[in-house]
Amino acid sequence: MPSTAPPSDPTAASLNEPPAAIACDIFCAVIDNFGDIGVCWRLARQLASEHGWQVRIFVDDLHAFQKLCPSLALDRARQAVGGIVVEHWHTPTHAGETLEVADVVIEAFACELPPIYVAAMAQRERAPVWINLEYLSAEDWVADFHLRPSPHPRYPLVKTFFFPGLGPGTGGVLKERHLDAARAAFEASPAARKAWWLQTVGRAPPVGATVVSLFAYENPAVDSLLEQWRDSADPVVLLVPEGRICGALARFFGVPEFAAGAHAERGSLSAHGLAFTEQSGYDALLWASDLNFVRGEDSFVRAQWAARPFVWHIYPQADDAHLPKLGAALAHYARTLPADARTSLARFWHAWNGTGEPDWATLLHHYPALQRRAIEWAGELAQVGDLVGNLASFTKSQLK
Ligand code: TRH
Repeated sequence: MPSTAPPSDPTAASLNEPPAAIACDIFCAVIDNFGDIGVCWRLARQLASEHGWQVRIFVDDLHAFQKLCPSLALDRARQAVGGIVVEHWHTPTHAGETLEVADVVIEAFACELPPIYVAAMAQRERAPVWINLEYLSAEDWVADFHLRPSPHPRYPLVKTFFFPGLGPGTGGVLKERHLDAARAAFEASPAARKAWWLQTVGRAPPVGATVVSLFAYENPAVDSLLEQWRDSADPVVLLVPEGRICGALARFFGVPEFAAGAHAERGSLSAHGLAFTEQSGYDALLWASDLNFVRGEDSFVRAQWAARPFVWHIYPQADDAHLPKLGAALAHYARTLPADARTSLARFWHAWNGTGEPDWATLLHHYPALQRRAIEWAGELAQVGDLVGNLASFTKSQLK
């Protein structure tokens, strides 16, 4: 990947040549599931498509990546997908087929760059902008640590901590420029929604049904919830992408598995198993549903941009370290809800994360207030600025 050496005559260059694109390398180690690569792939695509950066992404698990990006070849060390170079990161010491250092280097989630690459960064005529992209947290301390520099102990390099967050002073969260317009177009088009239902489920939902999407880890609270949906006064249509929660559905319906294409009914509940879509297809599921169960990091963010009520299954950490993060997210998201709706939502989120019993009827009773707040919150969150825009402004200020 070319480095952007300063032109010998800057005046002539600015008059006659387009500015060289910023070269960016992203390093992503997949810990588990799809969130690490989900965030990095979305980031890569947005940097390339909206900011014109030349992006290369190093990923150590092409199988996880291929679930989100089916056109990816599993057997290629290096390939281009939609203008982005993908390197299979074989081992922690591997740094690509040829060692090239970009202008901007993003180390996702403290994955640790190959030592040989860091040494080459230090050799570069102009040191690259080195970003450690952290996990999202809504906690208050995040704004204090966002953009803190950390000098390297041996090399003349500085790593900057970039913290996504939900409040002012943080890096914000990922949001593509076209996203609101794409959602509005889907919502405004009965034909688009009908086509989505036919293609995804094979039929439209019954009139008056509450449509729920369910993307979650294994969760003991789901058994009680399935019973409540079965016994509810009004129909509930449940859309379940293939994955970790499906075993519970199979047990509930008494079938060997609940995979993509499965359909089952009990009382008021009808459930459909969905194929895992490519990443850009996931949003339509959120837009087609009245309420979304999401998890981890990236789907949690997408549910907020969908501007629909949602329930978050946070990624569980040792010693319940995730619980303050859950509380902090609720504090932002539920801030202006009437007290009874706020209590109902908080109880439900906590029940979905291990404390108490989920109460569907009470949650549904507050649905109009939750829907109003979901729209208001999407507007508030947008004020923080989108993560890629914030990251691009910071790096440009460093590259000047
Ligand atoms: O998969 P997740 O649980 O991911 C993670 C990882 O566990 C990670 O280690 C952890 O640190 C992080 O969460 C917090 O949840 P997440 O983040 O929502 O990622 C799922 C991705 O999968 C997201 O980009 C959306 C995408 N997706 C599709 O592309 N198609 C689908 O059909 C579905 C259901 C999801």
